[in-house]
Amino acid sequence: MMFTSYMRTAVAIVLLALVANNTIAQFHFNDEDGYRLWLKYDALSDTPIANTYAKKITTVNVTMPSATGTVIQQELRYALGAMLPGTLHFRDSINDNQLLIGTPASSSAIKKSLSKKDLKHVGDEGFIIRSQTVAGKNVTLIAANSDIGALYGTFHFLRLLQTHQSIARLDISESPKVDVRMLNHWDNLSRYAERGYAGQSIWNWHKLPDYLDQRYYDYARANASIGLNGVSLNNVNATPEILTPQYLEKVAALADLFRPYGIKVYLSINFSSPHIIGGLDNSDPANPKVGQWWKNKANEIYQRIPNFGGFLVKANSEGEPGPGDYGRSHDMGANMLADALAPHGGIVMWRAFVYAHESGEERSKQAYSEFKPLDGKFRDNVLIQVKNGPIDFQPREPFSPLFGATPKTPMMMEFQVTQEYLGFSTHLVYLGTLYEEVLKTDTWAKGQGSTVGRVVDGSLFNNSISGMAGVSNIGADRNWTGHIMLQSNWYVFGRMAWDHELTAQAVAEEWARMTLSNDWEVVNTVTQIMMNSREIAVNYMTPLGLAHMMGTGHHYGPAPWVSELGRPEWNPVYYHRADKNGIGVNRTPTGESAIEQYHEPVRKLYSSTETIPEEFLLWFHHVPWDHTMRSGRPLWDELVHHYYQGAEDAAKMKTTWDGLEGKIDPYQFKQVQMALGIQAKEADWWRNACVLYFQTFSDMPIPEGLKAPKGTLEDYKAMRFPFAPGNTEPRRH
Ligand code: GCV
Repeated sequence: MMFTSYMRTAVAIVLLALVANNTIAQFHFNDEDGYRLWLKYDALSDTPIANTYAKKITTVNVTMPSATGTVIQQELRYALGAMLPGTLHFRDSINDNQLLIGTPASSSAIKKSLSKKDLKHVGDEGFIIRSQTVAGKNVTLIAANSDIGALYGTFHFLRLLQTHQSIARLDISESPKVDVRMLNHWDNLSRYAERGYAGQSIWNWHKLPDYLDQRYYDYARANASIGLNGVSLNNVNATPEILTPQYLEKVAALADLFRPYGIKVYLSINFSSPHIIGGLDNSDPANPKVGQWWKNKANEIYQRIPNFGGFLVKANSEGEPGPGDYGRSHDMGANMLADALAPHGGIVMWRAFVYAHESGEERSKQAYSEFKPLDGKFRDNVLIQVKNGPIDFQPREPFSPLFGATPKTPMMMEFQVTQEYLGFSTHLVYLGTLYEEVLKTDTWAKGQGSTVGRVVDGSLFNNSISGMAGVSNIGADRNWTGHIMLQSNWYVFGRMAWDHELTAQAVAEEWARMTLSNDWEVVNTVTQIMMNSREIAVNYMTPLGLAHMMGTGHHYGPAPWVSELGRPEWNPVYYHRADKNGIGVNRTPTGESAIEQYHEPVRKLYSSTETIPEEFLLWFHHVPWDHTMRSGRPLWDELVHHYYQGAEDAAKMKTTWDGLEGKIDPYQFKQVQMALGIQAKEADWWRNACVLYFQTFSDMPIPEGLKAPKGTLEDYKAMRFPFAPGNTEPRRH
């Protein structure tokens, strides 16, 4: 049949109607797509606050001639130009109502105006922001000991404006509590990001070193704005090629670009590199040629990158090579690398995420068992990088007992920012509450007040170096993190790495103001959603201390029934141990004894089902289904109630968000709304699958008042996700 012009018109009309119905097509090019992150700098227009700002900042004077000075100048030109259009003038002489930025070295007037102790306590990276007189003029002064400190002060000042704070009488003094504040990218050289859910890796290795994507600059700005000072570029499951001249040239290009922003580059290394790319017979740390190879490699790196940060190492874990391959211990491997880096000021971050089925020891105990005896054996430039919990970034875990166990060895925190076990990039889970919960927990290592935060910042044991790493959730997606709200996790990680005493609530509010709106209703609603979100996810995924029940390999969705994989600890059944008698892992002395790794009185508190906080109950105890919980319900009913509560609250999050329509940018609104719809559906899926599965053990009915789960257990078991994102990529070595 001929395709007549009449038919063509009819098809066109139908297509047009479809497009008109499609809400995405209604968006405009200038709608907010999330690229600008929290550095949106929206115009303050004619608000009273804008008038006070405009009076207070009639001119800007950046006194440092360095590359960092230029970065500060550019940021202010862009930010103030956008927030207070038309009011901005740059000067190089001091006048009244000026924003004056500098260091004692860059300006003698600033130097003269400061007393000796003013900058004494802020260290190399801190700053002061003060309304004061300099050279007889009333200025707002941002001063620091270094240009980088001044950059951090500048971003802090801009944050005050972005969140509509008064700048009338400022007297702020800040410095970071932790030395190394870094993102760990688990990005492969192929641009595949392991456990990444926001598209490809942002590092375009193929186009580097000559093509420097604008994204790299914006990434550096974003990191500097929250005080991050390090980035490890590649996956801890590392390919040796990263250390070849071809790739080091690319790494150097990024390091040069990041330097003015105060960001050092680190690399994950493959322990077998001397053998694989160096042509040596082995990579045994006892082989002098191997030690020499690393020294030569370090020299080569520092020739290209004078401020190179150091190495991040995953050794003898999940199939990665390490000193154990030659019967050597972790300290021997770490110290060999430390010796190669030390002459250049570099550090080694050696990961404690090790477990092996051959050990026969229950998995949660293994890192402590391996590293506690090595306390005091590492060089001064080695930090041990420990995941927050003893297993692996679960929605909730107790803190790793390694925090507080090694007075002579700095323990560096590793948090996950990407959501491998928390719904990927479609579940809104604000991690500020998780970070705060962990950092504020008391280890009791040196009596009351020995918080995890104080172990990590080095103050508890007086360590000479401290660090915090976040496994990045950043990818090449236009909005960076695959979900606008999850930008807040990158943000809160940086803010808490700078100051672990900040509250999740305060940071959530600050982020919402900068990213979404300063309207009080939006700020309140969004902050409340964020603050509740993690507990909601815990409820619909792994309540009451359950863990690791995600689908095998990809970790997407529920699969608590998996029991037949090669190694016991690969199976979810290993982590919940449900049977006819009850559920949970007995980690007390009558069982796995992991509880013994904690200090008193934590040990005692967790030892009894009567005193343990119920959120950790099934982590430490195997509890009968009819055990009476604090609510008065039997355990089975309580567990089911948690699942139902989680799913119900996930649905409510979406309804609450729906109420923000028209109050924030339409595209931001719509993107989050769509993701919340997915989350609500998947929360139901988690609830139904888990409740139906555990019911096969409890043999108890769904509590009164709750509807029976939809579908059958067999339906849920049959679900397959061969192309779920983020899984490990097949390895070449
Ligand atoms: C980089 C978990 C993840 C792995 C990750 C590993 C680690 O096991 O599933 O993808 O590997 O942690 O932290 O090394």
